[in-house]
Amino acid sequence: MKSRNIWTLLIMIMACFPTVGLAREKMVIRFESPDAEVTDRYLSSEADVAAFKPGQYLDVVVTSQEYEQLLTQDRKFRVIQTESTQKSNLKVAGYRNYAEITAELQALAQKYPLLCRIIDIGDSQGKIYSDAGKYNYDAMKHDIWAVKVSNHVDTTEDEPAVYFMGGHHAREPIGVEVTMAILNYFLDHYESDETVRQYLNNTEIWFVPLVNPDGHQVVLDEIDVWWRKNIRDNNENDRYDRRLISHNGYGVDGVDLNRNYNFEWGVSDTSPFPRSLIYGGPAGGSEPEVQAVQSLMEYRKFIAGISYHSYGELVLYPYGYATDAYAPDSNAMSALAADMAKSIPGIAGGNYLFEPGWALYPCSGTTDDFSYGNYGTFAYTIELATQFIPPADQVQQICQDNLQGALVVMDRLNRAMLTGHVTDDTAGLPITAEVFIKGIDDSPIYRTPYTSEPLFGRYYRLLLPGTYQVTFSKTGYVSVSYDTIVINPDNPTLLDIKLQQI
Ligand code: 0X9
Ligand code: ZN
Repeated sequence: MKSRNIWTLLIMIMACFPTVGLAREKMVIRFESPDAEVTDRYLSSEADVAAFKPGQYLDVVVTSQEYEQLLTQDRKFRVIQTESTQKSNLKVAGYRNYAEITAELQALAQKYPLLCRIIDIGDSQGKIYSDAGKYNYDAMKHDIWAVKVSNHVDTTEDEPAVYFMGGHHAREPIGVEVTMAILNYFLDHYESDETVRQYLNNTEIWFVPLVNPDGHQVVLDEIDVWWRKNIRDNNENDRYDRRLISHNGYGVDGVDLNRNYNFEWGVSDTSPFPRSLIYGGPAGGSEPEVQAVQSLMEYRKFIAGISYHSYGELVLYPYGYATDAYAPDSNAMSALAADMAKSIPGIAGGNYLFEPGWALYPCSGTTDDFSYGNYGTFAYTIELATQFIPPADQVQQICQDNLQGALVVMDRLNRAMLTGHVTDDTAGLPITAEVFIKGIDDSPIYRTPYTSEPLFGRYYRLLLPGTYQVTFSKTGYVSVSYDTIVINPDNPTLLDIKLQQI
């Protein structure tokens, strides 16, 4: 009787907890032109959806066991990526590791001292653990690097700022490569290319090539080439678990950094269960990597930005957290997404597609929703490529093609927008005033009201060409309204405002 109790208990424990053992081989299977039954089934489940290109394909990461099971069902799919293709692509294409990225950034800062600064914007989770004496994390001591690129790089000038980021998701290293390629392009062409020179002279361009260095290491070192999250120690055993495998075939640690941003955190396509691939973390903004990016955004309220992921050849714009969550600036964001998508050829012909994030599938706690929802930043996610880790013969092409998309964003800053300064009419000091545009800011879908920034009182509103009614207001001041502000397609409309104290 006693021994039976022990067996029952053991079985119960085994059912509830992850097992110790080697991770099962995984692979990506593709459903071509998936019908609603297939997309509904995978998108609404806990399945590890690798990519979804509407009307074209739905790719899912499955374990070898799940694969065997699927073979017994009457469904058409084929295997398109395997553990060994992931590994050989990583090696042959020479994806940069953390040490190489760090060395390259330092070399760039040395080569272009007037244009480029490296800024440590925070520690990775691994570094925090290691510093706290958890020696198993000593090999994961990573700083998160931001690179500021601009002329007069050490001064904050009265200029708009944009960002390019990569590497939120560990298994998507092509985003890191694209971000590094754009950074190199801008620096290398400052002298020779008048357009690039103008961009650097008139804009602050910020790069965060690798937001999730610990996760990236897990992939680059081939500890788990399918890893997605950071390495938060969910089970608090003071180590990143390589062999403690959960029911879904993944290790038990980690938070999905693209579910951890503190805007509408936890509301859709995210999980409260730590072992889930889309675990949102214990709280919005709990992860140091996300805190680093959130602080950068708070510090430098960006006009636009791109976060690179893989894959699907898509340009996505906010919001993403709920079906039909049309952002107040939806029309102008969509138009820019269209221009970008048009400029980026897909690897097998055709162009990138564009749509709001929610239309692909709703998910919350993402970079873009935080960036747009708090600061009104035109914040895009570009799903690069047609696989997580494209092979050597595609990497350069993907970087080159996506540089075009980045240049479309830069070019957009010279076009249809309303910009100017809001200052106090007596002291002339900058004011953080609300800039309210009728037909946009009266949307029922919430965004933090757009305000001018504190240092110069500068505001930037990217708009579609047309005529607008605009109100500038600040508590303690008399509001000012204009009924017919004309926005032209090919140049910004300048409007400096002096507010009078009540
Ligand atoms: O799910 C994500 O975090 C992104 N896709 S990925 O395959 N790179 O993981 C997409 C986020 C885009 N936003 C929405 N779909 N709402
Ligand atoms: Zn991703």
